Amino acid sequence: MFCFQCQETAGCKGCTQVGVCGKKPEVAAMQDLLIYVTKGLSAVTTRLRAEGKKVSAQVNHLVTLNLFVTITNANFDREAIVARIRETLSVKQELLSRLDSKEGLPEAAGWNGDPSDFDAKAKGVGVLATENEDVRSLRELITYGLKGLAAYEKHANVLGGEDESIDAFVQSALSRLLDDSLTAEDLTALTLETGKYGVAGMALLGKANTGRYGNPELTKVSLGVCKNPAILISGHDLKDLEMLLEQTQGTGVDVYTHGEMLPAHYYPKFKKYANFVGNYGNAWWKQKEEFEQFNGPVLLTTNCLVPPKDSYKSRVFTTGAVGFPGCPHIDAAADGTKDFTPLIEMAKKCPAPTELEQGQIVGGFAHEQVFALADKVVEAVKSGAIRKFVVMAGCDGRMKSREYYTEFAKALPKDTVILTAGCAKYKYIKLQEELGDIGGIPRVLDAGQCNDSYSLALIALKLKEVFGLADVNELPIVYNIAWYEQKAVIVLLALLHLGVKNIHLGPTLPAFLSPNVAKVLVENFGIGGITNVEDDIRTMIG
Ligand code: SF4
Ligand code: SF3
Repeated sequence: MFCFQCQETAGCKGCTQVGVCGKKPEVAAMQDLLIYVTKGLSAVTTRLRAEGKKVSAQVNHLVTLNLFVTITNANFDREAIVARIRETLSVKQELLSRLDSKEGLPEAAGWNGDPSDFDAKAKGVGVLATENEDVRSLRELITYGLKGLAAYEKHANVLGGEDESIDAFVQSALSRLLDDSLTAEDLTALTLETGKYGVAGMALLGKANTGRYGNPELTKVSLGVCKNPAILISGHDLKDLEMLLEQTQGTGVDVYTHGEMLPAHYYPKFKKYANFVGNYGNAWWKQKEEFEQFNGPVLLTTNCLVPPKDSYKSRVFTTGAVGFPGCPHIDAAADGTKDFTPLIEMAKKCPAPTELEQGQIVGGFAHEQVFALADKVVEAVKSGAIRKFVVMAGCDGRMKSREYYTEFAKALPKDTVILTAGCAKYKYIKLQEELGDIGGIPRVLDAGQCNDSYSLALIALKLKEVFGLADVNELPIVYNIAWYEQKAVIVLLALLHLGVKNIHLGPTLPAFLSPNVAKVLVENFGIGGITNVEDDIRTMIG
């Protein structure tokens, strides 16, 4: 196997024996093949569109889910991935028969095989199949961006949000990744175009979320526990949460959020559920201890799943793109509904969660809530009470070096405000009291999930307008972003598309950036790594 798509890749180079995430070589092989056949399918759909023919939403959704399934910590179930490869091949065969011309299609578009061929084929289609280091780097950078984009699209799709132009782009980009005639310059341009569609994808999801659940608003989320048995829901899928809350009404079972589901509490629509009681635990990587102590069933709606310990494995349920062998998977019916009865029945027989902590988190500072405070914020900037905003969005992870982010947050001067989104927040969100506020504005403002980084971008664009600036980089905003998986890649590409420069990315730069590609990012966008808290505060804050 060879995989270097996440920040924790072995030795900052690549996982070759087994994933640091727990992904086994036989699963990695099927993920490589799934990406390959999805590129092949995309070459066919792109040709169909060029011939003026329609591609169905079902096919678009197949592509997005295939990409999502291969995201770090989503799916460890080889059989589930094999089934997706088979479905993709069969859909592709059908679409091929609709083409007027198959001339010039890449090899992947024509490849077919049955499961006994899959392992042999997978060996030749992984990351290392591209020999040129820079082309490989750009191809993977784009692929990872597309994976992140697909994840956001899928969440929008389940809420009825559709944008065919994004699907057409994703599929045409995937098919172009098979084209050996593309130069490094072509691929650099495609990377930036991916960022443009990243903005569109996050906007689509933002609209789908707020259209159905209202605009996030200032909210206090409890961290303690109640006496009832309960279900813990993790991941990013708000529709799954809605269905779970509906089905648990009147059952005596409470619902808690974990990790990236925390921001669901900020949406007005979810506040009507009395059994939606609080957030339990921290970011994804602490789940081994926290799921153990939760005592009840856990629903993983998306990444990040850590291979579960036997002691609680029977309580872990997966749905959507997530899978793990031996953990029950809740499938959606044809109309998209899911039946969470098995979790509810199990919860009733489980003890209530063991308390981990007490207290609360204050969040809900997505753009509408911040715009509502705009006068106050603008005044604070004008008077000098707020010197700088520091965007600290992205992911958390298990590396010890990430303690940097806690120390950085603590060491920031008192006239700075942190804007956060994504599970990166867990490194400092519980220090809110210690960090204090500036004239009533908390010094840590949480917009929401990683996709709500888009909301932070809207805040920046609004401030640019209010202050009458020509360039978003003239604002008193600096970016110190932590990344882990591929959703952070699309967030980064989206920020680059919006013209944001001088982003600091840590705790390490991606292993998939070749020296030359890294150089392009440094020279054109001022992207840099992190060093130590003291020096970085001097560089970023002055
Ligand atoms: Fe390694 Fe990350 Fe790939 Fe897992 S996802 S195999 S940890 S690079
Ligand atoms: Fe976290 Fe996996 Fe990235 Fe959505 S849940 S931010 S790491």
